[in-house]
Amino acid sequence: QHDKLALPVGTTLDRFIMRKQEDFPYATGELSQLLRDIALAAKIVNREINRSGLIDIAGAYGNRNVQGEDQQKLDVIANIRFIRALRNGGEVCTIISEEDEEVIQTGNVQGKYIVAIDPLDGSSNIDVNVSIGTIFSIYRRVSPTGAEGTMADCLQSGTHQVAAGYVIYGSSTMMVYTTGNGVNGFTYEPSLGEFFLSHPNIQSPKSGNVYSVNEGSSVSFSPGMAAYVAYCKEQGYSARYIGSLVADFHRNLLKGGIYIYPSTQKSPKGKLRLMYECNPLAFIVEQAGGKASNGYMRTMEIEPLDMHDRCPLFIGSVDLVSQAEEFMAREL
Ligand code: AHM
Ligand code: MG
Repeated sequence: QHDKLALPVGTTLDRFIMRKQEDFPYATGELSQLLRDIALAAKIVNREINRSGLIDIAGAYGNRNVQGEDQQKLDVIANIRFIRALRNGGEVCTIISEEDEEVIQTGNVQGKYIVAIDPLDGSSNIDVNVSIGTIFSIYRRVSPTGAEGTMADCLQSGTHQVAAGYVIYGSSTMMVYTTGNGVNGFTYEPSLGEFFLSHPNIQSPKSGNVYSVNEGSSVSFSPGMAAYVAYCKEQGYSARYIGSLVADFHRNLLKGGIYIYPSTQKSPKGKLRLMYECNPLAFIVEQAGGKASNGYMRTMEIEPLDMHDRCPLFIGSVDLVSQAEEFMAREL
């Protein structure tokens, strides 16, 4: 009865996905296949990222591609890689990507799943060797199979996610994901080309003493937001802001802390996107015992009106997010 036992550290991601699938007797394996497709694309993107520092050097000794074109930007390459993997995998009918204004119909009309993805978030950090990430969210389509995915399939609230995850390309590359039954993290071993379970059943600390927000925008914070940041300082919290969402989120998930991208004068709805940045991380943080909101309401209950909607994000340790919400409520 292995379903009652936690799988040991060192289990490969493929094996982990397979064993978890056996916990659901009627599962067809399609979601498992989809997760494996994402992991495969992540390995390819990881390889491209690791080489990125060499691109200019390679260019300098004449290593241009066959068409003689300049190298494409990494976020474009990542987008192509993930879309190709999802299209070839066959389980996904429709994709929403930060890189594409319109939905992408894969042509797999029998596919049961919708994927929303930010293929390479924080890509401005690549040039300076800072960690970056991929964020994804998986929904089951609501329309019958046999036709392309519809807008109703795409615009589901976060509570309908069946799985979500991220890949962090950092000092190690990791994939962290949930299917609604806890959160597990896998570390990539490049010489073997495998992800191994390294962080089983991740639990977000209930509280913490780190706050992560771009204080360069503080002149345009709302009164509640400004008061909360002042409170963090009174408490002696540490400020930690990489400016790469996945990296800031990952650190706070493991160590405790709060990440905020608030509404500012420049971006009244914040900067981050509900479908492929906020919701997947919200699902993960909740599964790890943390909390995510827009300052007033639960992120996953926000009804998307457009697939590229933005919303403010308060995410991390449950006590810290609740405290921040109290400050925000004073404005009302
Ligand atoms: P991007 O999707 O254009 O890469 O922007 C998202 C990034 C996040 O990774 C990061 O947390 C945030 O933008 C930083 O924004 P700012 O520089 O305004 O603080
Ligand atoms: Mg992004």
